[in-house]
Amino acid sequence: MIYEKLLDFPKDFLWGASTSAYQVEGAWDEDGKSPSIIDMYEHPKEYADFKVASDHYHRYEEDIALFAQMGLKAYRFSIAWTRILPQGTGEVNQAGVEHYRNMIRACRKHGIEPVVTMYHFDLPWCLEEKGGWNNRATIDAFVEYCAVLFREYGDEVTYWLTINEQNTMILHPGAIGLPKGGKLPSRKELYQQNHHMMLAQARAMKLCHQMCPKGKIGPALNLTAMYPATCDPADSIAAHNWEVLRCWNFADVPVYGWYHPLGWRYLEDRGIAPEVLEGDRETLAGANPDFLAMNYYSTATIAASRGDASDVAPRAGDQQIMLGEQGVYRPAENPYVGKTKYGWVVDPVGFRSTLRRAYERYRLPILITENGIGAPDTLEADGTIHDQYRIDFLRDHLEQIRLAITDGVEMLGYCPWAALDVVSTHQGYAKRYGFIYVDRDEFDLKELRRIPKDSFYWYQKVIAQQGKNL
Ligand code: BGP
Repeated sequence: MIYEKLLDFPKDFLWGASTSAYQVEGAWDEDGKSPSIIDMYEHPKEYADFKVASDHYHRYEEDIALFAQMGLKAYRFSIAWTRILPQGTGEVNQAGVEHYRNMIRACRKHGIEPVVTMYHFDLPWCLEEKGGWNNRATIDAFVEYCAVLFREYGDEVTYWLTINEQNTMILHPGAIGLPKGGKLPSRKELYQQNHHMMLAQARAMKLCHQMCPKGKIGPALNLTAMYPATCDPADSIAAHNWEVLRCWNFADVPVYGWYHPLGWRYLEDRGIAPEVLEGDRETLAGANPDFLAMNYYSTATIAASRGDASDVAPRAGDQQIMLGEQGVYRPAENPYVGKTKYGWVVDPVGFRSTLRRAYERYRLPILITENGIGAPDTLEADGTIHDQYRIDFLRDHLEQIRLAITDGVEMLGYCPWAALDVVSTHQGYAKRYGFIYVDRDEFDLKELRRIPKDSFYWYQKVIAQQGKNL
């Protein structure tokens, strides 16, 4: 659609940026925090671990002041369950509660809206030892944890995110590290875990509406539009298959209270549908999220399945690299899009498609909670970081948000990944995302100095001009 006039970004648009607790905080065993699965899982030895990360736990005041200098209107961060309830349930750790209260207040002091993710991959290890998300007791534990957050911060936080990228945890369980011994759960177990997370999420949303009358809550999924590799109708079916199984089967449940019809049929056909107990449907119904949070990095291009093992690519995948699934889809190349150094498709126009599709399906306002480009930034001898590739990436994606707004999509804000450099899930500090450079190497912590990159000054201007001159 070519418009006569583009709409502006809304006046109260949340110009923000994101992080997650385990990737940025460090202080992994301080002030009463217990280990999470992230602390206990195996990660590649050649990259930084999560023990110190960017030391945000100790430096959040300095960091939030820098965010304010950049002009941020929102900061999306996650709370570590293991700081609030070190035993997963039961006794509340006041030091953890105070820490996040201080962070929320530091945001407010600078006029920054805190956007709180309650769970970003870091299940308490003590709960994992009791079966983790296989165990229905973890549902109650999550709801208990959420109740503590709503009680403690309900007056000071408006935007809540339930679970970050549940679809990544189920479809790419190895993405967040490998359990000792390297054995991942079976698909049957994963979809049972998924069902339990869905129940936990629905209960958390209902509880939020009861306990925080001003609160707004939504799921945060990794969404990706799929293109058919050709106009062969069989490719189109395959692209739809995978778009449903990767995206909508996860987003339909919080919004509509049940799985996508095709998604559910697939689970039944493969013998991996979860056990549904009496009362589960009632629990899932009527959770009424207030918005949809979306992490968007790339699109995928999909060809028809050949129905044999050759559907699956013989290489390593991650949350953005589609590997294929026998009888469902085959990954295909797209000559019209770019790729990052790490093989992630760069597709700003696909962002607009994904936004349109998500809004069309759910008619909920959309908050972008991640989007960005990982790169090995270089700190120059004069202390500057010239990350023009990041500016290009973000500008191109913001242009598409503006088009999507003009298309009629209701947008709440944009919180790209990441506010400052964090430990990448797969590549430590070799792959950076931040507007602010954190001066450390994989193993040499140096002084962890904060240095604004070129993108920091660019984003500052974008925000000051309300995105008018991208
Ligand atoms: C998302 C996760 C983030 C972050 C990001 C970048 O899937 O929600 O936590 O890690 O991906 O991923 P990576 O660090 O692997 O490049």
